[in-house]
Amino acid sequence: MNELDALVDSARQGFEQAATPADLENAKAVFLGKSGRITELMKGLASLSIDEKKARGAVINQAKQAIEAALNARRQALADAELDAQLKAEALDVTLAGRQAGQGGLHPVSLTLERIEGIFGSMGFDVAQGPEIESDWFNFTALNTPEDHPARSMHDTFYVEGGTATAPNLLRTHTSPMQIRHAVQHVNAHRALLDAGETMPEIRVIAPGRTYRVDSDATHSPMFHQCEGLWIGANVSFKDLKVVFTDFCRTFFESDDLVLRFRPSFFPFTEPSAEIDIQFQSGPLAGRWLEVAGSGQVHPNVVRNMGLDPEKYIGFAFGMGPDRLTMLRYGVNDLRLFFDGDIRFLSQFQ
Ligand code: 2NL
Repeated sequence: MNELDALVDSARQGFEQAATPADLENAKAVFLGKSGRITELMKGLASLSIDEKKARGAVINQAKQAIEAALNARRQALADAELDAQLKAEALDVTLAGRQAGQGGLHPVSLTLERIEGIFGSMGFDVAQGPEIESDWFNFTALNTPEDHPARSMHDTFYVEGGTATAPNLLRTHTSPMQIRHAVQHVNAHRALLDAGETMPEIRVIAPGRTYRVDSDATHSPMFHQCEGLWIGANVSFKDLKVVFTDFCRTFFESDDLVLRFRPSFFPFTEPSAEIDIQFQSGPLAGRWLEVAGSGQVHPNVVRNMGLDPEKYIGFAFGMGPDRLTMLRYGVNDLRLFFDGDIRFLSQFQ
């Protein structure tokens, strides 16, 4: 190997060994700097003849270009390596699992409402939902509630703006107004059948939702839930009420030997009326009679307010409290826990 090839080789090696750009610049100075090896060789040309200068100069130049090429290649390699290292250091693994968002879930009373809807749905009941701000007509008058009934007093009912001076709008005190709305719609939809003297399809509906009364203690909340049921047809009897409600309670509480008791009572919208009590045969509540619903045969005046002839149509209705059903099912003893929004309580039902 001649002297210049050896020089190029040693430059390549020197550059290769430079681990940083600064090292590389130092290595460059050794070969291409002001007093570097190539520069020294160039200075040596001065003492040669013209022809020798040409020949020797060309060879030195080739060596110089080879060294410069090696230098640039190494510069590029170091820059690439630095970029590579930086990319690795700042890399973001987008495939990494993120922090999990809280899972959320249904409120225990919502779980109960879904259960109620599922059970009655399987018995052919529709679900009717509607306004929480009601008129005096749908909440009281259509339901055969007299003008002087205590439920109409300011002590029991939240009155709101709107309506008339003698019959102001209110926050519904039960969901029965929604059943009247549903019944009227049903009757209107089958007006032609009725006008022709034929029998319309039965009304079978439940109305779940929020209701309001001026009341607040461990067992009463000013906002509470209600679910009412209504079944009207040409031939619907109290026996049907007993069958439907017994089946509902046994399914809801998952207890086939649950016993029901229909205790005579009074409501303006039903006649006769009955309070429904249940008794568990086992478990922590066994043996006690627990009131779960009000019920009765729909009053003729109410049937008439649905747009039906009470001589031809008859049926039953019931009303229950999903909040209380939830307390019984899960053994909760303070109603207010449901509405405080404490996640430690609520998350136990998921
Ligand atoms: C109770 C009492 C009851 C009804 C609700 C009703 C609805 C229509 C017509 C007739 Cl549209 N009645 N609902 C009937 C009897 C009792 O609820 O103590 N609920 C917790």
